[in-house]
Amino acid sequence: APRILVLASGSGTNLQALIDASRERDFPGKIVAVGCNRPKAFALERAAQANIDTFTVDHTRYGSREEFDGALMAEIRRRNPDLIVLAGFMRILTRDFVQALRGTLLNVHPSLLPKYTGLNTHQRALEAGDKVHGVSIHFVTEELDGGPVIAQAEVTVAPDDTPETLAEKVQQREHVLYPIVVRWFCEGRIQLGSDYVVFDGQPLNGPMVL
Ligand code: 3YE
Repeated sequence: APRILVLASGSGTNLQALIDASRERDFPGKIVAVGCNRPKAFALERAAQANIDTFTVDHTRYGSREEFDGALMAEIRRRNPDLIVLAGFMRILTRDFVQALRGTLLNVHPSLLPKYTGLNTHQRALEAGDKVHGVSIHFVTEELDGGPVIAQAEVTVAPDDTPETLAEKVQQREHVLYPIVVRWFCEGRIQLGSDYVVFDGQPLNGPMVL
């Protein structure tokens, strides 16, 4: 089965959704390791609870982004993953790192990309008066949150939504969408073309909307 390595920085709710999905009998991949840049991330406890190998590369111990990414790359390489899933991993990765792992790095971003790359996406969607918001799963390229989008799920914005209530609704969709996309990748159905997604051998015009 394809070897999955998950990177996280925080509580790891998307990691938990992936662990739960990977327990299904027909799941086509195996989560072989979980890595964190924060030694106290609860994601590490979720992994330990599931008997998954863990490692920490603490970014505060490195003098530059290149050194941190080099150490992270060394930990990744020794585990030989087929897929690296960023699940609330909050570090911007260097060009060299991203290029070396091209086509094997996925990220979940809490907006309907290309809208609202970066942080505070829920507040920004509310301030813009958006009636529809959501989540995107994309291939990671050098440009932050700018890689080809594989799939999105939409959330209706209610008049009384706050950034917190919206975050809650979006996260519920993340926990359903991310395992589906990881499953597709492990089944060999998703590839990264030159600047587009290939699904079942065909270039995608735009993201799949679930
Ligand atoms: N790196 C590249 N391309 C991508 N990392 C992520 C996606 C993605 C990527 O598409 N090249 C917050 C935004 C990062 C931020 O500025 N982070 C700081 C550290 C903040 C902290 O440690 O809490 C930083 O300097 O990296 C994953 C999502 C990254 C979001």
